Amino acid sequence: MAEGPNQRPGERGFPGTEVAFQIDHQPRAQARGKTPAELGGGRLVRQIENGINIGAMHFGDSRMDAGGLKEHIRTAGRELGFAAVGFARAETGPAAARLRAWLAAGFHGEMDYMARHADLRCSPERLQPGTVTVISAALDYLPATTANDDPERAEISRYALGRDYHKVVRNRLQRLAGFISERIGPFGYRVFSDSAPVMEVEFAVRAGLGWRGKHTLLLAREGSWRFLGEIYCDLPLEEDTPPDDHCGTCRACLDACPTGAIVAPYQVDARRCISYLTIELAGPIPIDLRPLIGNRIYGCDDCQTCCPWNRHARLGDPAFAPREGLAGARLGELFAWSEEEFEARLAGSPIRRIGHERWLRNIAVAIGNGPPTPAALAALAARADHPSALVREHIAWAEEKLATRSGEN
Ligand code: B12
Ligand code: SF4
Ligand code: SF4
Repeated sequence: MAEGPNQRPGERGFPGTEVAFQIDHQPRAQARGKTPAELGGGRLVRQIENGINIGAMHFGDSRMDAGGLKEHIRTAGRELGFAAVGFARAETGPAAARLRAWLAAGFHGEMDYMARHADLRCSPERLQPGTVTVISAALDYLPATTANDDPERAEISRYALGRDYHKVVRNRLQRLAGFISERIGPFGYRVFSDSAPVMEVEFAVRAGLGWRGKHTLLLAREGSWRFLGEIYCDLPLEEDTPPDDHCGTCRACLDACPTGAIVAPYQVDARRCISYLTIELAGPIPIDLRPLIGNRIYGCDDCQTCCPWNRHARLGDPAFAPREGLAGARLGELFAWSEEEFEARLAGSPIRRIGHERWLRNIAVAIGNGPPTPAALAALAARADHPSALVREHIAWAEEKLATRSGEN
């Protein structure tokens, strides 16, 4: 899954508008009947240099006050539904060289934005001047669905069954930022969730939200079915401590990957990953990989369903409840959707982003990987004259596969 449009609704730009050394006595909070002590005590001092907000700290026992603020942010995060909130210094360290090695190996395939924005991804300060802290947050998404082994039914990645997480996570982070400014006054920040060149997993690890699983995703004792989002901000909050790695000798995700995309622990060759092939890739799916995709028409969950830490994962936020008719839908039914139906039924879903053409391309491959039933052949034949050459080529491939398989029976 990869970055969506970089929208910035309502965020404050970093260049501060305040005057030098603004002292905030937390008047709004007091107006609600809370004393400064209840709020962690102290006064916030905002340092302004040449009109730029270069940081903020508390008077008196600044460490205690900063800790108090952190706990307030965590509590507010939990109230907003986040499973975890943590704090990291806005530095990428050795991850920058690893990103460049990944790009040099060509593992990003056609995701040009990964190469184009590498410098910004490695430098929060360049992406958003003034950033000193990354507030990282995780939102659970596991929907209540069961595994689908029926080759005539579509397998859609769990993260995509409900509403588009980009908006959900960013809106909640915006509210969290609003909460912070209610407490301390205006501050410089910008929120993200898979919406800009940000090293999301790296910051989540540094912020203590979990460790990096060998599948490269963030993993915690509560599992990995979580979206990540961040607030880049100019508040110099103390960083949290990353937990130990608990993958141990396990390599279940490497063994479970249908296409061998996890080429080594902590290294995914995106060009082989079904998530890339069904979502990111615009052109034809490489022929040697098509049979390995099975009935997965959007994304893939195999490196997570096999993970022992996900056995007891809790259900996700209600915002991600599966929309009607998607989980376990029949391939033939989804393949028959017109472009208008596709747009209407998937409004507000992340799936809509791939467009009707890729949708049909993916389903054609899945039908070709299924049983050669009359219904499957009829579904393909009904679209054989589709205006897109891409779709027609995948239909022809599927028809050939079904014909071969029916000859074998
Ligand atoms: C590009 C991208 C993809 C690409 C490439 C995936 C990849 N692993 O790089 C594709 C399209 C394949 C993809 C697929 C998926 N993605 Co995606 N993706 C991203 C994106 C936009 C950037 C990731 C990135 O920077 N990759 C570049 C490489 C260099 O990074 P990396 O693999 O993480 O490599 C690091 C480590 O492996 C490390 N490393 C190398 N050697 C070693 C050795 C040791 C010992 C250690 C500790 C580390 C280490 O070095 C690298 C730099 O730190 C992020 C959002 C974001 N802005 O961060 C979402 C994101 C990572 N994706 C996400 C999800 C959910 C998925 C899917 C599960 C979706 C699905 N169900 O189909 C799959 C999972 C596939 C997988 N196993 O990774 C979530 C993950 C949430 C989580 N719990 O971690 C993210 C964070 C989006 C979000 N906001 O929630 N994705
Ligand atoms: S998402 Fe699927 S294809 Fe991609 S690395 Fe994980 S198991 Fe492999
Ligand atoms: S399957 Fe095993 S190796 Fe892979 S992330 Fe989970 S615990 Fe780590």
